[in-house]
Amino acid sequence: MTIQLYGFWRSNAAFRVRVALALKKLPFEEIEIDILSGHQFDAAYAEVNAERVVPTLVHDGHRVFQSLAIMEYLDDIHPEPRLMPVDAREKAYARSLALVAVADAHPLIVPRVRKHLGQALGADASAIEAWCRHWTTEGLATYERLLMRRPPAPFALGETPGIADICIAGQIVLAEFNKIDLSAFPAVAALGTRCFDLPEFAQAHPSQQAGYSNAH
Ligand SMILES: N[C@@H](CCC(=O)N[C@@H](CS)C(=O)NCC(=O)O)C(=O)O
Repeated sequence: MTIQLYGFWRSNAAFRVRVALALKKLPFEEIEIDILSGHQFDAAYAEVNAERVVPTLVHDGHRVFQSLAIMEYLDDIHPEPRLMPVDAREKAYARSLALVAVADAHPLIVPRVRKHLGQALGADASAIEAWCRHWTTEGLATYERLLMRRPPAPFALGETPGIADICIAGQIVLAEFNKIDLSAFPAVAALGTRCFDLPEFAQAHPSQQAGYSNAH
């Protein structure tokens, strides 16, 4: 089996997929698409991913995009360790937790949204920064309320890390980039510590990727 991942060090969605691949111990080659320089719009990559975003996973020549779909695909082709529970209610809860970041919090702060705020609405750099901090904080607050209702034991769905933990860890990475103090979100912070103590999470962190810069 050969796996390639079109990603980028700064991409939160690519981070999710890197963790999933690492938890499943699946080797892969990462191909960098610099989304901060606009290379997602290059003709060659636009052909790979019609949405013009990263990540895209290529498995034996078959392309899959959208990080949640990719993680579920990996669970289907390589079931152990499972990232998604089998039980219907647990699976729905895991997917719900994942979607708080994937569908609700993260899409509001991606490069194309930040760019549009500046170009269409005249927002300056500090207004865009405040926007990103606001929506990232909202995501963290939602996760905190959810984890208070059902405390991790020790991970969000139980004994082993899965898609929910991956997405919550990604939200913590966004908090770091947006300089948000996690002390107001102790349950999220504790789960994050548990995740990033694992090499699979730690090595997928943007700071461990080629090209990392803390200037962004
Ligand atoms: N919901 C998608 C998010 C895809 C996405 O927006 N990726 C960002 C990087 S994390 C991107 O490529 N942005 C390019 C842009 O906004 O122009 C997923 O989870 O895969």
